[in-house]
Amino acid sequence: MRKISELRDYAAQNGIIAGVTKARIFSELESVLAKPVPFVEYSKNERIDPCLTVSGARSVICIGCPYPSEIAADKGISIAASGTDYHIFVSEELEKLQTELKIEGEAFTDTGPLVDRYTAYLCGLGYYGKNGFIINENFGTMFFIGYIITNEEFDEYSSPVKGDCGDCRRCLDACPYGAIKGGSMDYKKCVSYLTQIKGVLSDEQMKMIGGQVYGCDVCQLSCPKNKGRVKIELREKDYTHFFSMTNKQFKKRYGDTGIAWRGRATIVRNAVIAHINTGGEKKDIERFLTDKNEVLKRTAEKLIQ
Ligand code: B12
Ligand code: SF4
Ligand code: SF4
Repeated sequence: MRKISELRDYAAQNGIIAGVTKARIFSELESVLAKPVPFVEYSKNERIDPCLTVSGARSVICIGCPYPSEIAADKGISIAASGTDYHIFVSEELEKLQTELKIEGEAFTDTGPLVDRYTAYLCGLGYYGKNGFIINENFGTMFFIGYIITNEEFDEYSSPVKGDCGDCRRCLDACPYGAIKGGSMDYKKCVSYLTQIKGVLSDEQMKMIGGQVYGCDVCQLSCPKNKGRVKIELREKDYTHFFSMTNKQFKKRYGDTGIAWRGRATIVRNAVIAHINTGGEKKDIERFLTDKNEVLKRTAEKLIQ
């Protein structure tokens, strides 16, 4: 039997937040998971039952790792995807916790089977905001989530935090295409989603990504709970530096950031669109009319015609 106090002390000493919930079938998620969730390939059963990942699982430990207080971001790249990729640093935090507290189990961040935000909610990391994020009293929405499914049992389990947004609706008003419904999300209207899908975008989708190259921070930056949490420094001030980048150069410069997993072609496609959407000259993207990559070629053709 493990002590929850050990986990709490560890979190406080390491600048993270942590909690633990009993492993069980989270059947209350069945209805929200009936709708498609982009980029997630696990079955609905795997998403609600931790025992399908770790046989005999007794607990799920969840951690929240705050964004750094200063972030250097390139134009069009979301702060959540700038700097060291959170998949790297959250995995390191999970490994460190497992080693120091000697906890066996399977650790995940973002790409695991469970619903990260709901796990965080059950583990008391915060309450659901209207923007869909979990809001923590110390970190606002600006933290990444990771968890460990384990056979360990705890002497006590966390309780969800009570809280809500009250009358505030800043994120709903700020979201450019009304993707946030205050309790659910229309992901096809989310700029972050549009910057992550592959292939040639429709004319409407191209217009919708505006000046974004990867992700979107509007619903986080408009939230009063995040006021003053991060200092943002704009590093690269235009999009053209992407245009001549080879795969090798892309990996060297962005390989350990949150945009790398999408690959150079999708990022360059978005940079080309963002350049034109924000008044850039068509002659700057003419080089892509003869690009070997069909998506880049077709995107340039659509924008130049
Ligand atoms: C698919 C996905 C996306 C999709 C769809 C997002 C979505 N809301 O479902 C897209 C591409 C749009 C996306 C965008 C972003 N994402 Co994303 N994404 C995921 C992923 C992989 C799965 C999400 C999922 O399962 N959705 C299904 C529904 C059921 O779960 P949900 O997210 O909790 O959403 C439901 C709740 O909001 C619920 N709800 C609302 N109120 C309440 C109240 C209660 C009590 C309950 C039970 C439920 C509830 O209604 C929604 C269902 O319609 C998770 C990681 C993971 N494996 O879980 C990361 C994750 C949610 N993303 C994350 C991030 C950082 C982002 C971006 C900021 C990335 C960026 N830089 O642009 C944006 C933010 C957009 C936004 N407003 O959510 C973080 C969020 C961290 C946090 N503190 O909350 C996660 C948790 C990754 C991580 N491990 O840190 N993402
Ligand atoms: S990430 Fe941007 S587009 Fe997506 S819900 Fe938030 S504000 Fe809206
Ligand atoms: S902007 Fe307001 S409504 Fe939206 S999540 Fe933050 S507090 Fe809640």
